[in-house]
Order: sequence, then C-alpha cells, then structure tokens
Amino acid sequence: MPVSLTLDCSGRRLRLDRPRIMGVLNVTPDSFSDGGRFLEPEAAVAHARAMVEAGADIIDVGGESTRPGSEPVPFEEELRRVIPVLTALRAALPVPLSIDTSKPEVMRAAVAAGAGLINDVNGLRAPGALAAAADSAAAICVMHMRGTPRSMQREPRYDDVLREVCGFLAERASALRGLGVPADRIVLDPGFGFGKTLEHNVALFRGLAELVSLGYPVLVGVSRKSMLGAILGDRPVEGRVTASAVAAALAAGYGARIVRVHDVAATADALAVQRALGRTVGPPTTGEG
Ligand code: 7PM
Repeated sequence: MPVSLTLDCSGRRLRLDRPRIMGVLNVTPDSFSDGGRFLEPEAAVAHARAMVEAGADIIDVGGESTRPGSEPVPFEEELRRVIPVLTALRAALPVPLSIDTSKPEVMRAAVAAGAGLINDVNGLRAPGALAAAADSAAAICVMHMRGTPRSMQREPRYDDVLREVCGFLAERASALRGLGVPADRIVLDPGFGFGKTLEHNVALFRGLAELVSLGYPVLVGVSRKSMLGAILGDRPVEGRVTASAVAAALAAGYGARIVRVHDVAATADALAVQRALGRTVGPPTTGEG
C-alpha cells in the first residue's frame, strides 16, 4: 500500500510523520471554552499566534457552535464571523488554517480566504457539502456524528459503535475518492461526544487502531470534553487540562495523526513524552490500494 507522509492542504503539505496539533480557535459568541473572546480578528490572531508559538501545527477556526442542543446559525452570520478572522490569520501566521463548518457556502468562501482544511463535524451530509469539499483543493476532515447537534445526545444507541462509525467514515471516504479526491487530502474522525454516551466514547477510543487501519490519517478531538469530565467524577471544564493532554498522548499511541486541542502547550509536552517513551507508531498510510 503506498504511504503518504503528508496531508495536502491546498498545495501546502503538512507532514504527518509525527502527530500534529490542531489548535481550536472559536469565533462563536457562546463557546463553552472561551466565552466568545475571539470574535474580534485582532484578539483571534493574538490567541492563534500564542497557540502556534506553543506548538500548534494547524489552527481550526469555528463560527458555529456545535454544542449539544444548539440551534443552527445562518450561513451569512457564520461568514461574518469567520472570514475576517481567516483573512487576518492568513496574513499573520505561517501554518495551515482549518475551517470548522458544515455549510457548503462557508466551505467555499473559507477556502477562497485561505483555509487549507475543511473540518466538517456533519461528515459532509448537508446538501452540496460533499461537492463543495471535493471541488476545493483543501484537505477534508470527515467526522462522524449521530443525528444533528440539536438531537445527537437524545439516547444515542448503536449495535456496535466502532463498526458503525468505521463503516460511515469508510463510506464517506469512498464518496470523496469517487469524486476525484486523492487519499492525501482525506482525514477521518470518530467524533467523540457527538451522539455518543461515555461507554460509546470509551469503546471508540480503545478501538482507535481499527479506524487507523482504514488507511487514512485519523484526527481525535477529546480536549476538555465531558467524557473526560465523567472519567474524573464530573470534573468541570476548567479542570480537564491534564486529562486532555494524557488523552492526546494515548490517541497518538493508538496511531492518531492529528489531535484537536484547546491547551496546546500541555498537549505538546504530552506528545513529546509519548514520542520519546511510548510505543512506536508506524508511518501513516493512504487509503490507496
Ligand atoms: C460545545 C460542544 C462547543 C462541543 C464545542 C464542542 C470536534 C470538532 C468540535 C471534534 C473535529 C469541542 C466541540 N469537536 N471537529 N469540533 N473533531 N474534527 O469540544 O471532535 O471543541 S466542537
């Protein structure tokens, strides 16, 4: 099987020979993690710059809250939030930028403004999203979510969560490949916390190697999530930094190639220790062959 050590982000190659850090930059007014402090482009750039200095390899810009139960934001509002920030980041920072969106209009405008990665928590299920992503030159992270942010935590049920999530992601990757997207533009993400109970999240995390074996780079986002709060006995979000860093290192040990995190410095330390002392993870593979 041919091996791709890089992710093609609109012609800019991100090496995946070691796990990479995606720093989260929320530009929503209601984000649970930052309280919407980064709505102004200058504040957003300052925060992103600090994340890059702490070791972030990608900055993920999100303008729509995906909080469980949240209402969708009209695309015009999402554009108003993210485009000025992407434009400012593009001019200020050397790293690839990611756009966290499910809307085809936002994907196209964000890519035109310099985003090199489309991060869709809805797995490209919105009408037009698959085509918008495929038509771009950007890398695409396809995430699994059961239902919609509004409905996803209503009694999630699976017969076999690992099989269902891997099956969904494999099908989405095939759909992209069928539209001409090469394997080195595709990333898969099991979507921790999106329509999953703690038990489902644990089964997915412990089964990450199975998702990795599909042959695409895997992204893991567990930073500050309630599954970590639950493991620590209902620990509030401010007390989840250490758990998030440990989980990032464990994910890397299972073969994840990108970790999406809020606390970049702690994650960088955890990944450095994993790399020095943890089990060796082989090169990432493409889905080719
Ligand atoms: C409220 C609830 C606000 C949940 C934010 C969140 C992921 C993501 C998010 C992920 C990928 C968060 C989530 N999570 N994109 N976007 N993977 N690819 O905790 O796990 O940041 S939003």
